[in-house]
Amino acid sequence: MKFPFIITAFLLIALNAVADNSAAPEPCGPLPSPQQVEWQQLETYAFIHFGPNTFTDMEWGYGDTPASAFNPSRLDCEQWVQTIVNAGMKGVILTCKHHDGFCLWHTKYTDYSVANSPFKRDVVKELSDACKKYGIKFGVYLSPWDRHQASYGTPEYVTYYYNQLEELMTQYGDVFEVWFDGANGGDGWYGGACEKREIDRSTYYNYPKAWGIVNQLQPDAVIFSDGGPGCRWVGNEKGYANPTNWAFLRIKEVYPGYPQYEELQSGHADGDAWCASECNTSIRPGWFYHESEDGKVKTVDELVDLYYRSVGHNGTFLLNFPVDREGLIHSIDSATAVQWHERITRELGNNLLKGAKFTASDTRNKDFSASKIGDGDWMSYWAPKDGVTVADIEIKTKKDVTLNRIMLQEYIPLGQRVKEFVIEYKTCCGKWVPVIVDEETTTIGYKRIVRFAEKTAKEWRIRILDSRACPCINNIEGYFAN
Ligand code: FUL
Repeated sequence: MKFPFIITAFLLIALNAVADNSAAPEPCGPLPSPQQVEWQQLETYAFIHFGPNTFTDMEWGYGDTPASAFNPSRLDCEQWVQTIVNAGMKGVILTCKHHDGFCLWHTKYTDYSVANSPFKRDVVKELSDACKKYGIKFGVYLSPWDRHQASYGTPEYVTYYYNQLEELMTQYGDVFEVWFDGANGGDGWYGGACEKREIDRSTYYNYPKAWGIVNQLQPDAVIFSDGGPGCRWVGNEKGYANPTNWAFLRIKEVYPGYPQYEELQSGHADGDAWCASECNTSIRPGWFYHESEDGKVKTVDELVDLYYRSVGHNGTFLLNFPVDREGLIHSIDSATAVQWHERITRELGNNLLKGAKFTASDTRNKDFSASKIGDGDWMSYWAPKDGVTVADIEIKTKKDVTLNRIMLQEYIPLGQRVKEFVIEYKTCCGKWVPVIVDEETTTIGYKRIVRFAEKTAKEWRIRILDSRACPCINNIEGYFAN
């Protein structure tokens, strides 16, 4: 019996020698870059799909629509940006070139562009200028698949693609995100060949080279693709992530066009790189404008639900607006988006746990006390001692509060750690009871918002049941949404 005791005592001494609980916790990788942290803090931003498809009522143009078809009657990029700002969004990504190959900017590498349309003006320039004027971020979608170019499928096309990427990375100011779409249906016009062309999605574009161009010319841009490296597709186009959502990927396995894309809804718990999810969807059924969908704009209720299941599930939310034939975001879409923002602000605008007393079952030292959770400072956080992966945070309010939402945040510069938690409240007879949540409460990450049937109490408790390393929680807020 003595033997295990000696070993245990020895291990404890050894652990204490290693653990330095007077300092901040060691990071627990994979870790985000500062750019990835800043990107995640944007939370919501817009997508714009606009091009010849808008005028031909198509989703995937074949590549043969004449440039003359592109002729918006009163295009106004400031109207787009004003709508986006009023919808509380912090940036916009434009389909500078969709699969049909038509370019919305004055590229010198093809004549299939706005320059040769009756409209003539450089849409990429007008949008990037409007973003600068209104202080939001500008991002670029450049479709790798190009159904117009005769060279598609050969190495020559890949050079063409890099050249275009370089134009977009150098001529329009700062770019916050570059979108590499994994879609490819094979068939296309291809300079009149009208055939199906197969490429090897994992090798043809030599993505590491394309990403090198972005990194060199726009070092702060986050690169989106099915498998990052900056941020990942969430594995559906419905705009949600799973409640269990890791910001990690087994990065070498996933590439644009990755067949097991459903895994991306939760990420890889054992991933070796930080690659958080972006949840994309369109405010209408299609990505491009179709008059027939004027009555099918998502409702405010649907969009609010998606907000909770994207931003509230440790993702960002990328909401698409199909610009119409006039060159404007349709009034139904803009009114809906603004009401959506107003509703979220109403539901989450009043933190009822502000001023509450936070205590914890274990604290590293006074610099990491539980009071840091409620101090409103994103940079300060509570942490227990090294090796403590199970802990309780108690929250006491002066008066009874009624809550049906709790928002939790981890201090992600030190990694995503929490694996499981439960939210409880103290009943009037002094018993701790879990609030009723109809989805699992596992990961937290940058932000987790939990919705539950309303409860009234003065005492609340977050029980962390498992964590990859000592948890680092920088914010907990509570709301009553009605
Ligand atoms: C997909 C594309 O095929 C759709 O047309 C749209 O651009 C969407 C955002 O990505 O992969």
